[in-house]
Amino acid sequence: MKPFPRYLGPLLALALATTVQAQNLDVQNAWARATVQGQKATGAFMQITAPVDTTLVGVSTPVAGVAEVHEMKMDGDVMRMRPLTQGLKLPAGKAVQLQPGGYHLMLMDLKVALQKDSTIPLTLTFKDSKGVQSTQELRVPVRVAAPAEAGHHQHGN
Ligand SMILES: [Cu+2]
Repeated sequence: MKPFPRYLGPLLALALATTVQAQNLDVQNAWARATVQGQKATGAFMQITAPVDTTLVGVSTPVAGVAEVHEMKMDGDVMRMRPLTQGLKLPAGKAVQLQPGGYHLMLMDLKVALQKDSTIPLTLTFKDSKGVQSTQELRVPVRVAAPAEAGHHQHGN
């Protein structure tokens, strides 16, 4: 059976239920930041919850020559980002946020400008605790800013 494109929103759970991979990774609120003509790099963001301990080891997309899993953090007074060469750990049942200013997927050497309201295909590569790799295909909407429900913590209530 060929995997079919996974749509975001209410269909996500349904689509994931048919994944050919053993692990049902839950991906929510995925988006990629729109770019202007000539811009060579951008970021993609999402929330990933793995049912068992998993590591996000790679990302690829046809729109970028190079795609990496990055982290951004303060180094003294300077905000720096670097590739996570060991991958991003996704502990079982914990929602891990990829968001501006933190972990993110870095898309570099862009081949096209990412237009607002379009979608881009992204392939995530995961490794389980036994070292077995699997991939998950996403179609990620392009936005100019984070969706209101993503990247914000609940206030009050
Ligand atoms: Cu980066």
